[in-house]
Amino acid sequence: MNFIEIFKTHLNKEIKDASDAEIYYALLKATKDAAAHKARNHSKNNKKLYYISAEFLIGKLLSNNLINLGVFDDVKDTLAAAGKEILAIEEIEPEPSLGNGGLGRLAACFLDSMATLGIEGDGVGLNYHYGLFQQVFKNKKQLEIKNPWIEKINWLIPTDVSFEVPFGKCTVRSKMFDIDVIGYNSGVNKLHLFDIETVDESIVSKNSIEFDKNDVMRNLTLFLYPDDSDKAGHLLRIYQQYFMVSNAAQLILAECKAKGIDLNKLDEHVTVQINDTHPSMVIPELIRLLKLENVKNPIAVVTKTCAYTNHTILAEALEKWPLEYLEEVVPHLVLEIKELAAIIEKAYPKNPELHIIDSKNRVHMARLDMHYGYSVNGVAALHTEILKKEELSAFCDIYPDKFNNKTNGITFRRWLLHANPELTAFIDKHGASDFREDATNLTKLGALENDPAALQELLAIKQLKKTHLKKYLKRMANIDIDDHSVLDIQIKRLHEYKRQQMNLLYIFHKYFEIKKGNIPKTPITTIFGAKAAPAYTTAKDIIHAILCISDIIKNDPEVSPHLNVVMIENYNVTFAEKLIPACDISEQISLASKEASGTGNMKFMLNGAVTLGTQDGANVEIAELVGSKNIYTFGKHSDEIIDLYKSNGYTAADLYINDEYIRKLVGFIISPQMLKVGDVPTLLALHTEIIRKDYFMTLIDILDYIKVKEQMLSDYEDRENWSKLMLRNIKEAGFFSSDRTIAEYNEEIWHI
Ligand code: 26Q
Repeated sequence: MNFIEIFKTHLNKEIKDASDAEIYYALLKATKDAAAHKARNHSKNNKKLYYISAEFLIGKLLSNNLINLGVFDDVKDTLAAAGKEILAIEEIEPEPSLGNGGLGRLAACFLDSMATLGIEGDGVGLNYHYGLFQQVFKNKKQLEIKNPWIEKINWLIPTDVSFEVPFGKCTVRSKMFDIDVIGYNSGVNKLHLFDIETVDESIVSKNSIEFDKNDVMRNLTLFLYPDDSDKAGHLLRIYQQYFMVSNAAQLILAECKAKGIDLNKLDEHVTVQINDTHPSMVIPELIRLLKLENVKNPIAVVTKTCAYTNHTILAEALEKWPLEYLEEVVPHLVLEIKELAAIIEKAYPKNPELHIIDSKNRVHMARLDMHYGYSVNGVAALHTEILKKEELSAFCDIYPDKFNNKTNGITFRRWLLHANPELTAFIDKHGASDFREDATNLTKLGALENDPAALQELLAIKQLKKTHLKKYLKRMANIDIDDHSVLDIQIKRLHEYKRQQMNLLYIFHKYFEIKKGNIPKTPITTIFGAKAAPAYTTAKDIIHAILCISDIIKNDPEVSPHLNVVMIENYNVTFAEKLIPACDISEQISLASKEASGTGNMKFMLNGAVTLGTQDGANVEIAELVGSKNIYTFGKHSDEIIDLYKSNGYTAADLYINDEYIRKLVGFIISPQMLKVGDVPTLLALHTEIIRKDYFMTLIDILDYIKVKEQMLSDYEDRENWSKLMLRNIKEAGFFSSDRTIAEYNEEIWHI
């Protein structure tokens, strides 16, 4: 039976008589059937990769699976013939809530690329029932509520795999669920998500994320990143992390044993990629388990098995667990950690910066990875250089060969074929359809630079995607946008280093200009999408200020025809897929040195948006590829910023006092207009924060940002020239295919 026949069997009625939901569930079942009949990827050298991650931000699965199975067009046409639209079917699917931001989305892109390249590699994580919170806005503030995403009929496949996970106070039994990862015209891998049977959704109070943090048997797999502002929250995070890695380690050893592998040679058959430090306890756990298996040199074996990816230089994001917390949750693991720490202290008695356990008895998880893993990688060229020269230089000195760079990438299946079929058709029509095999073939589009008709087509596609977005936002969020405006978009986790607050100050500037009569030639729509961590007050204050100015502008008939500020509620992968193809200006404005890579920047350029960015993360590589005429960069460079941190040389108040315009911009946060629509203490707090602290130096770049953004908006008016910028960005985006990234991981780290 072919796919359509299987689908019809599941549907069991005429397509025209079925509801969209019935069609969705029948397609889901048919897809699961098809995946079950496809071969698993199998490596020739009997080696397998395990990608352990706290987050897998996989997005909706139906359409991507249909694309990768090669049946999407068939399904779409079959439905259309019966008067049904695939887009409407897609909207039935809830988006899995298993991630937060870039790190989780990267893991999802990597799974897609591994499956596509035929690399035998599975993901391992947790099956959070409520995942990351759902964001709602009330009185212009973020509220968090639970996000139930697992429906009765869903993508999870229950398995018989189950392990005992020992904690200090109890032992719990796990249950493994799988999600098929279907490669594009290729075999299948698995995403393994562990859960416990005693988890109890009913302990979460209605419309909130409140629950008893001490009731671990019931709460263990409820939430991703539960609030850790108190000790119970910290302990719960350790419970989750250990539960994840103990299951991973037991799964790995069970699979090896089933294959008859000699565990003394584990490293020849397994690589464990540790995604940031959340899974770092897998190292002592594997060592502990190998000891139980009488492996001769377990520490040496594990050190050749594990590889670590760093995603941040922010000190506060590098995990350090108090030893006493670990002792309470996982005392048996502390024995292993102490042994590993003692070896380092003996070897480097005079270098406390290398020690795993510091003088305050905190366990530095990244240090564990660097000593007891064989590879340490950053996620963009600049980021890796900064790690080597600054943050991790002591480790680079002793392990220079461990350090390497793997510039991030994105899967073109989701971010081009699925999100932008119109642009895909354009690429095919103009002779670069072989980008599917090698994404750098997109450079063939360079020939279109002098083809005015093709450039017009490109502009028409952008216009079409804006109109699609307009309809989508109206339908899903009751938001109105002008589809003939310039679309300026900043979508990413809310964090001060990403500087949404600088964009806010720009909006104040534009508001003043319009009030003065300087009307933009084309109206501007600025769109934000961002969740703030529930305990991150300043981030929430920034959201409040954005919602306030949005309201002020909407209700000002002098300004609203020319400027519209939108903040999307509960921004997620699905919104990103609609926003990115419609975007003109891609905001990548982090403080130089702070954004490890960014991956949104890559998705935007691939879809013909032009970057407005600092020389940070992968923006640097984008700029090198497209050339300085095809990107708008501004702001201080990373070396200057790093020096300023070292010398304590930045004082926001000086800039505030000495520059009249900066004073006016920042002052507007507590203007009568803002205070009238907003919450006074919140706005006062944000105002004070920016003047007194501004830890991520908003004010150092604001004037340059305004200047360059004005230039960009003025250049937008020359449509033909702008279409060339679009083309030059699209044609250079091939480097950022995650197929390239994964091929590099495999050639240089995994060897599968
Ligand atoms: C750490 C300690 C305590 C609580 C939470 C955390 C925590 C949680 C999430 C630390 C980090 C994260 C997520 C980080 C993340 O998403 N990093 C992004 O990774 C992307 C993929 O490499 C990069 O492109 C981004 O630049 C980086 O910010």
